[in-house]
Amino acid sequence: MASTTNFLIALLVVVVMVAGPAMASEHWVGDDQGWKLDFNYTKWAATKEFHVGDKLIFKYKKDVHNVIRADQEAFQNCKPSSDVTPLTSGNDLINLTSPGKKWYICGIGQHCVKGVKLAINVLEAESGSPAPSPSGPAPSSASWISPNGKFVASIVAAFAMFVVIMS
Ligand SMILES: *[C@@H]1O[C@H](CO)[C@@H](O)[C@H](O)[C@H]1NC(C)=O
Ligand SMILES: *[C@@H]1O[C@H](CO)[C@@H](O)[C@H](O)[C@H]1NC(C)=O
Ligand SMILES: [Cu+2]
Repeated sequence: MASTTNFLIALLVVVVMVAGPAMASEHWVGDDQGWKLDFNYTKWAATKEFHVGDKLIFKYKKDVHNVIRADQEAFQNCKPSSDVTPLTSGNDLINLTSPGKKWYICGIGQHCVKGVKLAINVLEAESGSPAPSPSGPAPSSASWISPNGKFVASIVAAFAMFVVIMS
């Protein structure tokens, strides 16, 4: 029966979309609050899961804050090593390319001491999503499915429903 065939095709399309490569996430540090004073980034990070292939985005008013990659000691002491160049654009993107603990602090004034510091634990890439190699090109699947993968999946699902209903 034609309608059954159409339904199966539609179902297959939806399943492929949903079960396809896991999407890399973009994490806006501090969500809509951004990178600022009077925010608990420990608490924020505890609600998130970070994977290799994800991106961190630090949003802040340029020249008011900055972002410095730190090690554990610099994070705890708020004393970044002098050979690290701070990120200063106000819209800084960091690719999480390897698993493990990562630390970031603000290098302006006493901001780090006051809590403008972030420690995260980066997990392996989600299964099905190949870890992007730092030197190679981004995996082609990730570039079209992310960051609007969910949107694309919804469109396909809606189209599939339409096909089923019309058949
Ligand atoms: C931030 O939140 C964590 C976990 O909820 C808590 O342990 C810590 O004391 C908080 N830090 C500050 C400065 O409030
Ligand atoms: C992060 O990765 C993207 C590809 O996913 C690349 O275009 C971009 O230049 C990288 N940015 C940094 C700061 O490494
Ligand atoms: Cu700051």
